[in-house]
Amino acid sequence: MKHLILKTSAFLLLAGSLALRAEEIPLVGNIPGRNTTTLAGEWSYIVDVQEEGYYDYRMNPTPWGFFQNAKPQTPKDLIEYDFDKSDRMVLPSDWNTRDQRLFFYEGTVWFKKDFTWHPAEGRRTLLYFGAVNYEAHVWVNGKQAGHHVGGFTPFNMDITDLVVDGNNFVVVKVDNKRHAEDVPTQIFDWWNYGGITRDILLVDVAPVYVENYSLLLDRKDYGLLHWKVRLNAPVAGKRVRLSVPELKVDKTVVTGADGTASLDVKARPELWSPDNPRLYEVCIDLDGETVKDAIGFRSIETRGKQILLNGKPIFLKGISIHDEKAFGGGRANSAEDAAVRLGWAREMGCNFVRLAHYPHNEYMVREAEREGFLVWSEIPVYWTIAWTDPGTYANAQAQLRDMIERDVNRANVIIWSIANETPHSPERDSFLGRLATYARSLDNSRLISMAMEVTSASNYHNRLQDNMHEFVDVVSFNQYIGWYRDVDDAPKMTWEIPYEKPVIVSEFGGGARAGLHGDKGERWTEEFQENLYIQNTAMLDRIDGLSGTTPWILKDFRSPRRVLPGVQDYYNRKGLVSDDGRKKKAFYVMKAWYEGK
Ligand code: GCB
Repeated sequence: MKHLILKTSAFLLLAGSLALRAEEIPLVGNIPGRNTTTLAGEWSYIVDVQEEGYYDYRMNPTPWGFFQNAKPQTPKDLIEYDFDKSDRMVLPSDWNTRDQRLFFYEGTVWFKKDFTWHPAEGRRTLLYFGAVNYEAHVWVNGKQAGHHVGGFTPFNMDITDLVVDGNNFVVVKVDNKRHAEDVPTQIFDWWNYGGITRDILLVDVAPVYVENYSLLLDRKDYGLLHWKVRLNAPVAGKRVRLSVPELKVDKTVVTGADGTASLDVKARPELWSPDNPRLYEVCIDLDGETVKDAIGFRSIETRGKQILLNGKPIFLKGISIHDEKAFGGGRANSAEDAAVRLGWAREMGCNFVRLAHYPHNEYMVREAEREGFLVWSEIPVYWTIAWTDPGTYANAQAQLRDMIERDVNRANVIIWSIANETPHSPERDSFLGRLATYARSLDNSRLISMAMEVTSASNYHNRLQDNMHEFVDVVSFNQYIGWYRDVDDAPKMTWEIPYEKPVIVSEFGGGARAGLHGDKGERWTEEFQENLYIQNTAMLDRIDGLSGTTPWILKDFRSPRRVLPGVQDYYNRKGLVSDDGRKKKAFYVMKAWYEGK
């Protein structure tokens, strides 16, 4: 990554004369509630293994790159690419499942789309991407518009000065090569789907607009809402109006010199909960322009070893989920797909989903909110990150910030998780400590957690010991008794979690190939997995302070680490549902256990 950044800045210097740089701007909140035009549909694409379209033959950035979308002007001109004669791909999507040749591909693909646009006088145009995995360079009409790193968080840029009235084109260079300094790092147990995987939108805004806002219920006083609003510019004296008609709320604030304002508003909403996922229509109005939202109100806190939702203890009956389509592989990005996966979770008796291991698409979070599922949301600080690299920290922090900025008003999101199974060291503690403190500074209305690892004190005694316990509200850990160690050990296990905090077992489980039957001692059979779940749930009942579980995982998911022919075939088989939607026997063990909770 480091060398890439250097090359990029070299490129900026070099191309400075030809590239008018559009402004990269902070993430704009509630994009679905704004005036948008989709750029979804067919895009031309060029697979560029050697980054021919970006570097010359000395590996110096070239001003003649593919972003120019050049055409020969005379018959003798040499131009060795042509977007318009290249293949088309329907976006948003991942290239791995759209083009068979790209199933394992990790590298650069260039995308181009023509669009017509008629910007109104005095308005501004933003270009928004729901997610691009992993690194994106964006040009509009051949001019650089922005650059983004991180595969699961949204970003936007102001392209007002780059678009013209009429025909325009946008080019995006997407690169999903792995680097040790990235977040996630070089190895991870899921498919590295490349591409523009989430919504691509043009957003029409006034020069001064509401950049983001939050409207949250007080943790203790259920008759009090905290409203905060932030403009895109430090403009004082702007009147911003909040209305929630069903609560008879109609309030106006005036922004200060920094373009922000806040107000405590008295109102007593019906509380959002899994049993009553009540949402209120909310309008935020500035100079006659309205941003609409549907917001729920709830309180989440801990007391000793309990998690309290709206002041009452709740057991989180959860399931871990990857952001992969319900059937087969491929990145998910629709409410319909979310509804299928959440339907399975509902059938299992869940009230909670762990959206692992990175922020999921916004449809998923909103659908879960509408249907009454509580959510654990996570950033991909996974396994071994480059703990001492300041660029890695900045990257992780930016992903955390944008995850929070996007979903700050989602009532169902109750936990921000900052890491998964990270090896202990002073450098890791300092990295994660900073991240946790940062998360709290942005949003102290939710709980902070992370998936830790248990350090065994003796063979059958498990003790959780992690310096990060001070930084989290909920201590969570993953354990694989029965899979990465013998299932017969489960009844002998004792557990010690020496912290006065609620406990979530954020992973347990094992693999089975759907339809493969045999003895419970035979690995990969449904019976093996079923027995593992029977043993594990019995064991979990002996954990003091257990406040929830999110077994691994709802559905078989694609992973390049899972190569066993005839069994895995590049799927992690720990799903309780197969990749083609069949429920395995263990699904019903979880269902029965949750029925008893
Ligand atoms: C874990 C990881 C998860 C893996 C899982 C497994 O501990 O957190 O990402 O997929 O184990 O299947 O081994």
